[in-house]
Amino acid sequence: MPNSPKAPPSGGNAVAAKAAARATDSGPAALASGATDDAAVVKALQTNDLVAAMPFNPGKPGEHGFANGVAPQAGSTAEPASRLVTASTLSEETLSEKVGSVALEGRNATIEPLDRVRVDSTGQVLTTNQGVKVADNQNSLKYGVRGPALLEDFILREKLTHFDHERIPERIVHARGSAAHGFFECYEAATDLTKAAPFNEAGKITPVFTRFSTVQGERGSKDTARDVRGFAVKFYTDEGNWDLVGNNIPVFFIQDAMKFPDLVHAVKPEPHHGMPQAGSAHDTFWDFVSLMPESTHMLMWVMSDRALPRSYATMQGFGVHSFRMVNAAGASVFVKFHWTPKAGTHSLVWDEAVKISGADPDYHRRDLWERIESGAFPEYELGVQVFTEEQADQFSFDILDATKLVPEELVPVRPLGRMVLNRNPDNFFAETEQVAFCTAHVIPGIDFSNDPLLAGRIHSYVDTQITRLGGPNFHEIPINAPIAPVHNNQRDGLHRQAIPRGRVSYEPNSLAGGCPFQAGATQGFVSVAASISNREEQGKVRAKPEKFADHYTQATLFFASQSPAEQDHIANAFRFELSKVTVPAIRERTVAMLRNASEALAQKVATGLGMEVLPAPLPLAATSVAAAEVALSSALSLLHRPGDEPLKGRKVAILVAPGVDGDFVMQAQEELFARGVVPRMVGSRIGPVRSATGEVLQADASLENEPGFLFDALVLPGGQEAVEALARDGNTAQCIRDQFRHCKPILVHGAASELLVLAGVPFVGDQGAGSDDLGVVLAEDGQAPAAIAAFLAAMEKHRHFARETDPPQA
Ligand code: HDE
Repeated sequence: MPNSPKAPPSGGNAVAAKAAARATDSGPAALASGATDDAAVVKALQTNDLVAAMPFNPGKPGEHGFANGVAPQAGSTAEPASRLVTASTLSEETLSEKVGSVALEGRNATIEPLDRVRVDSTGQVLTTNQGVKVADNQNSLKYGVRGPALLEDFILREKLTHFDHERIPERIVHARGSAAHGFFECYEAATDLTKAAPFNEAGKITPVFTRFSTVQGERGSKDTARDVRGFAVKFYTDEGNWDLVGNNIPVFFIQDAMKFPDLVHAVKPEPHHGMPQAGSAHDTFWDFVSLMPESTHMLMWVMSDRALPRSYATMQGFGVHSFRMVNAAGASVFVKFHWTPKAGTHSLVWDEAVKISGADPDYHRRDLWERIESGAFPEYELGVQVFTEEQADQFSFDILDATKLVPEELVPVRPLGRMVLNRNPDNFFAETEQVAFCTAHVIPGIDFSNDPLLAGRIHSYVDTQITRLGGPNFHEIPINAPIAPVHNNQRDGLHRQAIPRGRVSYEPNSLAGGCPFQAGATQGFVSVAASISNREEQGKVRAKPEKFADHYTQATLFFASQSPAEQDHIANAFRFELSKVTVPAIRERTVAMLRNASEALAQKVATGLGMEVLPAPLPLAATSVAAAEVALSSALSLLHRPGDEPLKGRKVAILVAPGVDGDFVMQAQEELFARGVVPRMVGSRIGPVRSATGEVLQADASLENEPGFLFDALVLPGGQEAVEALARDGNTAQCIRDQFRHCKPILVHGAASELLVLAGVPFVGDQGAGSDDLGVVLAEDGQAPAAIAAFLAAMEKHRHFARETDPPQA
């Protein structure tokens, strides 16, 4: 469109035309066409022409009926003769450093890359928020050196006022989180399934921002709490933002959004004394869930090691609900989303998680940050389980029930692409804290199922963010802005950034040539015209489908599918949590509930709680339960996914002291590093350590500031003098005991085997010393390369539960 107005023919009374065109109220019956050199006149004439070009709303008849529901028409538009017609002001060409240039045609600058808001203060002087340079940032303005401070000190007052308002409300759930930028790469076009932008071309790259979180704790709570982890991914697609707001567990506690506030109130710190923080081991949680037997399946997952991930890089993610994918022909299928970590699924053990939460409450945040800084980028494969409505009708469970999963043995996962997290945020608050995920953010090709839990979420996220982020314009905060164009007639509200050009903020319009106009079915989002089977119970009701009443079949499946060590951990977790409950009747009710899922588990938990007589099982809600398709699902065990790159980003402590065998240390360090492991030399104190052969090694951590349980594995190098020095430090034996108790690999070289004896670790000499499947590898002198290789192989197995003593073996 031309930038300068096309002049209409001149004539008429020039002065009258100019005068009329300058008025902002009332107008002539007909426009005079004089003074074609006058911009106001030209604008008035061209505006009238544009409006006249749309004499009626041609879309009206088509707005009605079912056909429009599935294939809405595009809006009608007319082209203005020049850009002047749609301008807000005739003065728009008055340029300055501040206003910049005339808005580029069709552009919305709020979606520009984050560069537009990044600030680099290198070499800059300090200023106020108004850009005034600050001469003195040390002293407030006073009347005399010892006199009173003055109210006129606008610099002090601005600084304090801003500081006073630095905090915003934290998220009501998922307050504690860490995030990273990255990309999603599509393997092959999946256009048979969906027209969604990220999946429409092999190799296509879509930027993402991913936030991981715990659910229960407050913003400053520990990372390693026993909890569900949030796994929320914002895809900045060229068709708009799509948020896949999932968890690291594929099912949920409840089936209907109506119960969510109850669940959260029950699990959060108890309201009278505000305890416990970031923990479900208290009365109100177990009171609630034992009255809500549909939570049994989810309880199995949160009592399992899934709720203690080793790293955000070693946990799966799930969309939880059934969603729909829709292709360009409008055909839709149901899908369940799965993120599978390339580093495998690995978790902590309970004692380790408890200790880590004291030594490093930022354990997962640090791990994510350090992996990215060191180039060991967390990577996940996105896949979908695809099934049709007809298949879903045949399943023994209801796919609208978020307490049920679709076993992978029933419907396999089809890989779609991979996500790599390769950039840390510049600023935690601006990005990680202000990012606003929302299940309602979907794009053409993705749609919802009728899961009643999902329905509540579609409402809840925007709603909560209006309070948390201070008004309805949080979509303009840079981290939330899409990269796809944003053009609509929404206006105003707190903290508005966009400066819309022109005077039109409604649709339909003719004054802006109909723009922005409705996209219609060919470009725009159209909801799947899902029909509801016409059964008599389909009236407007508050009710649940019958299959929702089967509360236990999949809890049984999950427990049965775990390895013996995982089953032990689940029993231990129930025992621990219920032992924290102060009301015995709540404990009994929970055990009564567990009896419906697994008698063996219920018995173990009861024994662990000193409960001599098992309570009668809870009555069942279901009168009959369809036979399950799958009795065992190996995919549900963490051991099922050791990962392609289990060593990348792992941390190993190499204990050093004066007189250590320097050659061995350096050899171990080199080989570990070459495999992507991060080896650290840990001493009794930080600083230089002279080896037996005189090299100076640097201990960059100490047993005090980085206790051994923060590491994935331990190397004890030889060197008699060093071993004796380490033996004198009480931390050494504790460190070895923890490594051993937590079933982590230990590489023991030469004289260092004495340290195992000191620590009371029973693996020297007899009982399988040197046996690598127990994860304790002995390196005799001259066998270093083979022993280091065996140690790396032991690390690939992650843990060696054969030697586990938690709980005491019977
Ligand atoms: Fe959320 N959830 N949720 N949720 N959720 C929030 O949104 C809610 C549910 C999940 O990193 C809140 O911005 C309701 C299931 C994640 O910022 C809030 C219901 C799943 C995150 C909210 C659920 C999730 C949230 C709090 C039941 C797994 C963190 C602050 C109907 C699929 C996103 C906010 C981030 C956050 C509501 C249940 C995942 C209050 C009403 C099921 C990962 O809107």
